[in-house]
Amino acid sequence: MQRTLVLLKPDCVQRRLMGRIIARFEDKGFNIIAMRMIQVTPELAKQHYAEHVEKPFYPGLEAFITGAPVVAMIVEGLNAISVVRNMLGKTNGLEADAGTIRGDFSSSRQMNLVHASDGEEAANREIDLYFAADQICSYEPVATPWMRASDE
Ligand code: FUP
Repeated sequence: MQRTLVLLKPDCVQRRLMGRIIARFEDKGFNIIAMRMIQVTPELAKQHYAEHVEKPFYPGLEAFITGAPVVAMIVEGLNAISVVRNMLGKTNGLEADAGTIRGDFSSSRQMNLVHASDGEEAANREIDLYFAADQICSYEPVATPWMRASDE
């Protein structure tokens, strides 16, 4: 079992796509075990995008990510980190495969609707950035026996 941090970015919220994107993760069989809407501050943006702060595109990225609320959630499931990344598609919506979230809904590199952690270390770090331990509600869905075999 893995946990990954997913953000529905400001473009997703403003374009009223939250429900359709959340449904993709539910349809896949993943558990959403934490969720909250927040206004990202410049300070949080710098922590979240620490690896990009010095890059030329960072000021525009910060203005975008702080420009409207985001929805942060923790998605849990088998191989959740890589499977969710694959569900998002390539960073640039124009390059993302059809069938991926970005491929289906985004025509932009910056406004690509969704963020997901790119590895285990990032997932742990990003989950801690957005959630306290008592905000995480782990549970066993009743449909699990009909989602996969018991030895998977
Ligand atoms: P991803 O892991 O797919 O979210 O992409 P990156 O970590 O490479 O980039 C983080 C965010 O920076 C992306 F969501 C889009 C944005 N970005 C730009 O706005 N301009 C660029 O030139 C590169 C990335």
